Amino acid sequence: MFKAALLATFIAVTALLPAYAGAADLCNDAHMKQMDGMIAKMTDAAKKKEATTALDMSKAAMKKGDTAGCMKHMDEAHKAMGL
Ligand SMILES: [Cu+2]
Repeated sequence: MFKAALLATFIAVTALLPAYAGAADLCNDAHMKQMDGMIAKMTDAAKKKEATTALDMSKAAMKKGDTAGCMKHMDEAHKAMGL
C-alpha cells in the first residue's frame, strides 16, 4: 500500500517536471522488467554480463532517486545490448 502511494506520488511529481520526464520514462519498474526480459534473451555471454552489471547499477541509482545516475547506467546497459 505504502509502495503504491509512493509510486503514485512519484508519477504525479514527474508529470509536473517536464524537464525530467524524458529521463524518468526509462527509470521505472516497468522498464526495468522489460530490460530484464531483453537481457535474459541475450546470447553473447560477455555482453550479457556487461548489460546485467550496468542494469544493476541503474536499478540501485533508481532506488536512491538518482535519475541522472540511473539513466547513465541504463545507457551503458543499452549499449551492451546493442541498442
Ligand atoms: Cu533500458
